[in-house]
Amino acid sequence: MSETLFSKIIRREIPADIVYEDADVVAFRDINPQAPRHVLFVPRRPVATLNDLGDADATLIGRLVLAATAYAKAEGFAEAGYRCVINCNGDGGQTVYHLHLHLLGGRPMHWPPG
Ligand code: DGP
Repeated sequence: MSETLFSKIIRREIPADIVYEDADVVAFRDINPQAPRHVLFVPRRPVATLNDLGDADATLIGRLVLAATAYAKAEGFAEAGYRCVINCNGDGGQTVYHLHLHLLGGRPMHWPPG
């Protein structure tokens, strides 16, 4: 896959408000927040979309989800609730082709999401 700006953020070549990182995952605030709390959880390894994950990536996608839930708990909005979203390809609304999980919180969410 061609590199996206998220790889540059991970390598700290362009600025971002990084709020969490570990060996597999980096998390930073979304530049265009859709909720009071809006953080993107990104695997260091550049996987383009959900469609590109296979059985060997089960741990990686699990780590992405667990990093997000741990962050919501640590930041104190897990009990109130939050939403995790992974957009996939055009109809899913994906614009950056480096897999990322949106963690949205700090306000009530609506359904259907639109
Ligand atoms: P998606 O539509 O699911 O591909 O979401 C991409 C998100 O990435 C979107 O909510 C805006 C965010 N984003 C795009 N460019 C940047 C950037 O340069 N920095 C940060 N922090 N977020 C960005």
